[in-house]
Amino acid sequence: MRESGTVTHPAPPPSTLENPRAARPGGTWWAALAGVVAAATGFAVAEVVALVVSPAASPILAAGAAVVDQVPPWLKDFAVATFGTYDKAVLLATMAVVLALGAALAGWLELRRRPGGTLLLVAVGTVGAAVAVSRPEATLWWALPTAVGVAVAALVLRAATSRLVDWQDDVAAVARSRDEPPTESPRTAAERRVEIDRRRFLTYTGVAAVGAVLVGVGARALAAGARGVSAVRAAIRLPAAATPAAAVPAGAELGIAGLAPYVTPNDDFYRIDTALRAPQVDPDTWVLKVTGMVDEPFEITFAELLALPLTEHHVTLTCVSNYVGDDLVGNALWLGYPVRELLARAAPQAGADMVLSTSVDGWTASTPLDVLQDTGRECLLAVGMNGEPLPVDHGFPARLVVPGLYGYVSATKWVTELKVTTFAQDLAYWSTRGWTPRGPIKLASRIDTPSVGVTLDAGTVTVAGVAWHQHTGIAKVEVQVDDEEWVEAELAEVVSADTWRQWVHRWDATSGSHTLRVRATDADGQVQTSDTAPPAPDGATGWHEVDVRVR
Ligand SMILES: Nc1nc2c(c(=O)[nH]1)N[C@H]1C(S)=C(S)[C@@H](COP(=O)(O)O)O[C@H]1N2
Ligand SMILES: [Mo]
Repeated sequence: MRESGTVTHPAPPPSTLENPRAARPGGTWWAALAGVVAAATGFAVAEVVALVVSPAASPILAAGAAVVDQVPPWLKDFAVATFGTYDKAVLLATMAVVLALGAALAGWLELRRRPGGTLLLVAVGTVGAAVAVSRPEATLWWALPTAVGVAVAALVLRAATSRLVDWQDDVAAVARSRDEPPTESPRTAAERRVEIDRRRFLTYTGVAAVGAVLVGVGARALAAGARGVSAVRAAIRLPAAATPAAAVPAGAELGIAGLAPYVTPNDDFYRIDTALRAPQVDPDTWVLKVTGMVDEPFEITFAELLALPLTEHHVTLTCVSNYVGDDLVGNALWLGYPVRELLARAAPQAGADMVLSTSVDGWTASTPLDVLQDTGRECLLAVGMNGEPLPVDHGFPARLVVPGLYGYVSATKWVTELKVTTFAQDLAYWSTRGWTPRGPIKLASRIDTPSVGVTLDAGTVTVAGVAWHQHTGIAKVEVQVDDEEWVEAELAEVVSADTWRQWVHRWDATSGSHTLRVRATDADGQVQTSDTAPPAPDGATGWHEVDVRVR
């Protein structure tokens, strides 16, 4: 320490701003906290700006969407298998943790070597803005929320760090004064300064933190309310179908506890998509374009669509990511306009063999043209699901539904374009990530009850489940207990080959541990394979087994 001759109290210490290596025990954690609070403030302000620009321009959502797009097949597989429909919540939570760690690092850097933390914020912000701008539906304006957010975060970080530095300098001064002759009063003054500057830092950081939470939560609430289309959706009255669905026979529903109902209620219907927040599409501005290798490209509005003669049809959707025995499968009554009619109106050209359907958020699916043109298959541009307008999560205002193909190659939600093209020319979203371009649904069966690991009483046990091979149909389901003979289950009725089929078997259970196994045979006589395959790249196979104990 330098002494300045005549003065009895220590010289003011060199400011730690100029001397970043000055020891500041205890400052590190506070600096990390300041970093986190500064980043939170930035994100909150960005959410407010995103309210004006576009709800999806929120840096968190845009970055999350980009992460989702980078996900390789095995990771998607893992995420869906492990977290199911909560995969997005897990992704956002993971991002929050990573960002918080980065922000803490920025705080620490800013304390150690100004403006290191600010530079880190700007660097991350630049990447974030670039990512937001490169989203499929983005404009240059999408950089604005991130830019403003980073500016605010940098200001807060700087202000908080200055207060922290003052406080820690005071602490250092007190420590130094202990080495001095015990002149009571300067030390007390220094200690008072410590207290004042400590309060200044804590007050500033606390106010910023509370402000960030209030502003952030408020902005999210406004985004959910003001920009949502739930109210518009609730006001829509769908027309009756010109071609109504076949009535569901009473015998289609076995009504067994634990067995999936024949028609899945909308609220229980699985949801799989890459959208962190379901796109909010206003039906008044929505149009579907039919483009590509066609002689007569055209556009159709929602009002025009509803004025056409609509068809109603039950179709069971299935996700390619479904593991044997899992529940990414659901059956609904869809109301829509046949896609083959739309295609006929556009007049596809010779050589085309695929329709690339695009969602408002840029997601795409590749569907064979001949499937969509097939007069024997009800491929719908759907607007209704189980008697209601499509739920927002399920593609409001319009989506595709194709019997017999996995969702990733057919079931485009929030669909805005049908481009007639070729498999040689265009690859769809999941096909660029290792999944096969054509995805017919594989023959499958599932035991719904009893569930894995339960203990049952000896005697008659109801074993029941569902089996599906959409557009071919299920002809037989067999159950095997341990290594006994396969026995035929009783089949429920169905409205058509496009839905799953319930089955039931009354098992005379004897005490001990048992394995129940199921396999289906389709209407073409194909027996479900016992070969096990994972979901990637074209759907899982294998027999579903359930282990139970009987007492
Ligand atoms: N726009 C869009 N549509 C999409 C997807 C998507 O990620 N984005 N995922 C598809 C997949 S993989 C499946 S399995 C079905 C699921 O439809 P659901 O969420 O209504 O059950 O939607 C399909 N349509
Ligand atoms: Mo899927």
